[in-house]
Amino acid sequence: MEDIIDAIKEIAHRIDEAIKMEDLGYSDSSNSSGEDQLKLDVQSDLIIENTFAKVKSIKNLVSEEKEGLHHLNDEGKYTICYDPLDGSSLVDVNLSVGSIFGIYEGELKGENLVASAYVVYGPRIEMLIASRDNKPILYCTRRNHFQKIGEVTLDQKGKLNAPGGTQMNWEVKHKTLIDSLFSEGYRLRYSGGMVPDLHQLLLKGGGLFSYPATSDTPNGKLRQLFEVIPFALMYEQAGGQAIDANGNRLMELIPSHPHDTSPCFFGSNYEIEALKKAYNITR
Ligand code: P6P
Repeated sequence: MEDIIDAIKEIAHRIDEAIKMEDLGYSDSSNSSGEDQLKLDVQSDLIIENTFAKVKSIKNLVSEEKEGLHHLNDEGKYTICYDPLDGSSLVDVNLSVGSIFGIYEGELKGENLVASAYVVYGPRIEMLIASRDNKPILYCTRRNHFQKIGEVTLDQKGKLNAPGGTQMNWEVKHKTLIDSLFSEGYRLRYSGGMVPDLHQLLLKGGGLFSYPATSDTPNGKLRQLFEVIPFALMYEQAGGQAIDANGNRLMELIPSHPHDTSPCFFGSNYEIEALKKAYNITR
């Protein structure tokens, strides 16, 4: 696993440089979800593919930007599902974006996720690594080198509310929940970038990040393999919860297609319990 983490550190520096140096325009292609691709999306995907190609423990790659599975090594053990530059449309307004990595062993489903990581490209490059037997570990760059900062733990109750999706398309029960948190004094923290938004909650003690089913995205918007399951491990290992609209753990998701999405809720225990009450989830 250390070889994969070292590769992610190299990827982080190379994508950060591309963000700062390269053209921000659109390419003439679209990704597997039909979204227009920025030249940076394509370039970040290539950086990741070329860097991981040198790591013998990686068997396959699955990219959010492409269809299908990219085979690397017959003797490899892991399949890495990744979103090369999540929220890339925020780069042209100079907001933080990120890369997300889910490291799976065997069939691509929640219970086979062995570790996950994300990189935040902001004023500094920061990285969080989660595995099943440890609290997530935060790394920050100082003078361009990653330094281990320490374990990340969510408080039982947070202060921040990160509500995703178009509000006019929310179900009434979801709007009631979000409004109730604001009436308790929660502060709105939502940039539209999943990585910096969830990173902020993890580092600021918690709260609720929600991307519900909406009338325009009835199965949610965020992808199970590349985004939802990797963050679910981080939030559970940090002492919080990560569930879907029926109260099922996101770590138990079994995608039927690599680009399947899911409604998703990540947060501290108090806020997730409030969500279960608002959604009439009794488990
Ligand atoms: P909305 C970015 O496009 C993204 O995939 C995630 O990074 C982010 O959490 C979400 O979409 C934002 O979606 O509909 O709230 O703008």
